[in-house]
Amino acid sequence: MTITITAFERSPDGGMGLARDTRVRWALEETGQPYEVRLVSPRAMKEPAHLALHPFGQIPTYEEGDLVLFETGAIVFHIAERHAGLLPDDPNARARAIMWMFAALSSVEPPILELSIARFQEGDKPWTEERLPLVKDRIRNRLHQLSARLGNADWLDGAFSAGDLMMVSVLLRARPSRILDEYPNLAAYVARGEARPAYKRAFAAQLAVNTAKRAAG
Ligand code: GTB
Repeated sequence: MTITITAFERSPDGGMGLARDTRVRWALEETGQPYEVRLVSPRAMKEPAHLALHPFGQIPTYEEGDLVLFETGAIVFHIAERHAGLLPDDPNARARAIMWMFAALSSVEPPILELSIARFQEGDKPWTEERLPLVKDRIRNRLHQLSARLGNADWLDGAFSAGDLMMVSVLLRARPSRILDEYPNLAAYVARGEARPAYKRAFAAQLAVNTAKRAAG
């Protein structure tokens, strides 16, 4: 069955891989699943046809036959459950890999997103100067804890899993602020994720879209 995902027609990051379709592409690449991409404009995202797929009018979505999914956590989990390569067979190791996916999305991503919001959506507010250090310290607090847990290991719990895929994807958004570099083992962990051939293919595919759009003007 054909898998179709949606992505930004033009990603605001110009194809740096920070938009959330990259993590879905990565999961599909890790598990060897071919997929198609439908590009969506900001206007189309808020129109009924797209809202029928995604109630919040966002990307990415995932379509496979009758199945329509939104939320990258659910999409990556679905891919990992259906296809070998992202979840261990041992039930306890599998439960821990799923735990790390949730940890990435509900404990690590929120403070990182808060910084984007503080900078790009609230940057002109008079209280921003005062707020930014607090927001950055909340990221540092979480990364400090994660760094301590990862230690010298390559991945969070044994072999690379969907938990690492999600955690690396989330941490990538902390790189532009340079906060990630304050934790060398986390920076190296992210680099290990980026070095995976499946990640490189996912990154190249989303970059190609954005490069083509830019060239078209
Ligand atoms: N919780 C949802 C999920 O994980 O799927 C969040 C989905 C989401 O935030 N989608 C964003 C979106 O559609 C794109 S990825 N935004 C449009 C809208 O809400 O109207 C978020 C994103 C946007 C821009 C950058 N960037 O420029 O670097 C990075 C990530």
